[in-house]
Amino acid sequence: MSQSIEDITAILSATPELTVSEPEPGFPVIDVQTPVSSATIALHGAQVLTWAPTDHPPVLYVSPKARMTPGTALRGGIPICWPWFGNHPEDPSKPSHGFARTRFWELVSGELVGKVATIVFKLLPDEETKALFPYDFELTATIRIADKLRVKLNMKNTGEEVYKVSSALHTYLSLGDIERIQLEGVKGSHYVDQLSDDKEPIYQEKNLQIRGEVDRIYQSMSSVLIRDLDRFRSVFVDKAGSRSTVVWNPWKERSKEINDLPDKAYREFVCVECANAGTDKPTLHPNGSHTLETVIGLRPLT
Ligand code: TA6
Repeated sequence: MSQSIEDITAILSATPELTVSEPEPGFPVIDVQTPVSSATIALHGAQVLTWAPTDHPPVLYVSPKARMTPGTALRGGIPICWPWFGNHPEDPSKPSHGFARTRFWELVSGELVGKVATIVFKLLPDEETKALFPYDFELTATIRIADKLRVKLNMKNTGEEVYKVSSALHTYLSLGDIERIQLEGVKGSHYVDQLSDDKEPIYQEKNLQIRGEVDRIYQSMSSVLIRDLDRFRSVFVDKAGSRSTVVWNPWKERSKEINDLPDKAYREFVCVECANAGTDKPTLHPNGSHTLETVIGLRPLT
């Protein structure tokens, strides 16, 4: 259950550029207008849904068939995958990518200072999360919207037991045409192919062009640059607190199998996810914390 529209409105009341709407009943979304960009953020999952600098096409992709249904992952924007990435390591019956993206987060604050809007959300454990993940935690998502988009996830162990987590800021980037992009930043790194039973790391010799299904965990701390020839722009994905970058495109057959994705949608997005995935699994000690961050923006196509 989310905070009420009245409570959300009260928190945002000092900043007329931040308003709340309900595109679906019971699914509040914060609308953000800064002098240089606009965004929408759902309280469900503290999920950035849209972001674009003024007068630019969207930078993030949201499926036209995305569901705004509490408890269901929304296909697009930047889902927060935590406390595990992908299938649960021991129990496949647990939700894919953890539970952070399918719960309502508490809106803590929202403000606009100059050209930068900052919205903060918090997620605390309850009996449902304890049934899935028997530990105490405090998650804080800080989202800064300006001529760049910055999403910072701080994960704190507020309990007495040590535990490991895997996570991802599962960013869906909007493209003009998947076959007219080049993905730079992974060349020279190794990746584990999630589509293969062989988990031996593979060397990435060149910049990545996508001509089929790709689902790879790159062992890399580098930024990624997507050169989008169709939209005549580049999109950069910088990161911190991450030793793994996930690149995913479902391509034709997998797109047909995903019911909240149009069949041809694979041509319009690629996921570039700043992650702690694969062997990159931070350990959280009591009172310890880890921060995973992504910064996304546009550059001219050079
Ligand atoms: O990040 C890549 C991935 O793990 C893929 O294997 C695919 O499952 C994708 O995430 C989407 O997962 P979702 O649970 O959102 O359908």
